Amino acid sequence: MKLFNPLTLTITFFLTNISLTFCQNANIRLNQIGFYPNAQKIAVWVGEKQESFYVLSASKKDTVFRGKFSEQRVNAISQKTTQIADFSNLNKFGKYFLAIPKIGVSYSFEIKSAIHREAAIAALKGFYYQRASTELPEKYAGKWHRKAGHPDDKVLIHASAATEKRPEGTLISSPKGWYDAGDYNKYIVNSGITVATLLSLYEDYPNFFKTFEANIPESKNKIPDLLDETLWNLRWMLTMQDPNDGGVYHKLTNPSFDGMVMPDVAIKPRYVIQKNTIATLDFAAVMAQASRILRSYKKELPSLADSCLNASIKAWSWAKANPTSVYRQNEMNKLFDPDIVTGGYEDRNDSDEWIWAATELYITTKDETYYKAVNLFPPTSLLLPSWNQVQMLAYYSLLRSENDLTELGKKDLPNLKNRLQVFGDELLKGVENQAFNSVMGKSAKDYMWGSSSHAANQGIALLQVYRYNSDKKYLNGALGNLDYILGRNATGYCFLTGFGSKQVMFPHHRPSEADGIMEPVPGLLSGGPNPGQQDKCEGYPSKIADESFLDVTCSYSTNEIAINWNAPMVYLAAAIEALQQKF
Ligand code: 9MR
Ligand code: 9MR
Repeated sequence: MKLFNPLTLTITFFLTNISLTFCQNANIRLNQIGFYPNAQKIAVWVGEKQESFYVLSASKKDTVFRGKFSEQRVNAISQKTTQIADFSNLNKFGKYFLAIPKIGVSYSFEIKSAIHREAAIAALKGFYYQRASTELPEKYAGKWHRKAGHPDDKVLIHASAATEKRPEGTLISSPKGWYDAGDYNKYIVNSGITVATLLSLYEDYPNFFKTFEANIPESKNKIPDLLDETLWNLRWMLTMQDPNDGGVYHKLTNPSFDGMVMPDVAIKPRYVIQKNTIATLDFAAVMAQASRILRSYKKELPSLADSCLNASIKAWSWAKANPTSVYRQNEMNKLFDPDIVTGGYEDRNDSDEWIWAATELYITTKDETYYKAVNLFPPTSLLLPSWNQVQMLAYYSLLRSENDLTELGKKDLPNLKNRLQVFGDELLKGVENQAFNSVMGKSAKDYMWGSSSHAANQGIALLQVYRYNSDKKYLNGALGNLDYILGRNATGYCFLTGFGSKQVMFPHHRPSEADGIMEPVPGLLSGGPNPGQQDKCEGYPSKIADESFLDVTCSYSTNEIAINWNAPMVYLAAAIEALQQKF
């Protein structure tokens, strides 16, 4: 115990390390925001073997903790060696640095409760900054205020979407919605998973969101900001359904990507493009889910829940009648003009969308016909959610609706819980030997386009398991992935704009590039490492999967932002905040 006398420790430290440099060393990797008092606290040293580490007070005058590094670990992806500094037992609120003798100090970090609240709010606010068809006044947008862009009140029916009642060139009104990403187009498939992730967050933690405010124009109304923000996109989605038959257009887009300009000067004609089965099923799923949530807001939104359910049922019927309508951009371009070359979101497999739409309709209506309409539990392995893989969203919904299901649905839950737990265990397997001690990065395959969202989605899967079995190891695994996103990773970047010490400054995001403001729009999750380097930009530091990241505007394959990446970021950060007492 004597060793831990703070006075003795301070003196020893300064005597033995008088030459100790307080230079910042970027190879000490940690969550650059900080830690909860009672949660796991880990930093990773990337480099030659070291013995001990210290945690210093903000003044750097006091040593508040000292510890020994773990054995060296080899990063299977890069072969680089790392060591883990575990200072979980330090639980005093404060600002600190981690120091390694003769090496230097980390970025500063903080220990306090609600440590991720600001980041969670900012990530939700990130959606506000993506709003189409509205001005962002300074009152809400701060220095990133901007003019309205894309009114989308006169959108053309593209030849690929023409029907007798809506021939080519018909004008429809399809305002609002969020810009998909660094580009200004709006895509139903990607909107589907995004809205569903945010709605699921609300369904999982409704009480937490009563007091979670993001300073958006609707903050003063009686609806939680999470739902208000989501409604901005949901209302746009409703306009993407052809009222004459229930089919849903694939996207609302320019023929080609805009230049790197502000939204108000991007005024090329916009089109809605070909209806198809997958977009229509995604729409059906989201509208069914929205409907059951919005029912509680009958007073504020008198008919919206009903409109959503009607839209969902109509979409389902269209899909049943048109089960083979696929979106293939190149083939479509051979048949129709003008050619459309913006994001394709072409999905090769529709079985997961059928499962998702059927499940959400069943949960909301309790009509078992939906439950029996498709095989909800094919024997294939579970997969994390992504824009083209939505089966897991159905399962998360079933689990959270456990008490509201008919017997038919209830009987499948034990098996489903079991399968999801096995999936969670697989994610956690071997984490304690990993170079960064995180679930993210066990395999080079984790580093796909938008890898940051993959980390967040792994975290969500673990939290879903935690929700029904309360085993803290799943909660810790999720927190570890949040630490990954916020700095404990092979690049050293904190991937949420506006946060951390090593910040992403140049995301592939048109407003951030064109607004003349130094700092990018805050609260946006950068895609993250992706060895594909499809953008072919100059200057990548490495081809190694977990290091292949480039903070320049050019790099859309590693440094774009996107709504389907921000949503799991909001989910992970906010859910962990909601659960912080449990650590
Ligand atoms: O800005 C576009 C981004 O949103 C997309 O993800 C990306 C891939 O489809 O394409 C970007 O647009 C680039 C286009 O593909 C090629 N010319 C340069 C465009 C802007 O960098
Ligand atoms: O997220 C999408 C990724 O999975 C694809 O590999 C990539 C190329 O097709 O497109 C990504 O989505 C982009 C979309 O097509 C256009 N808006 C920007 C999206 C994020 O880069």
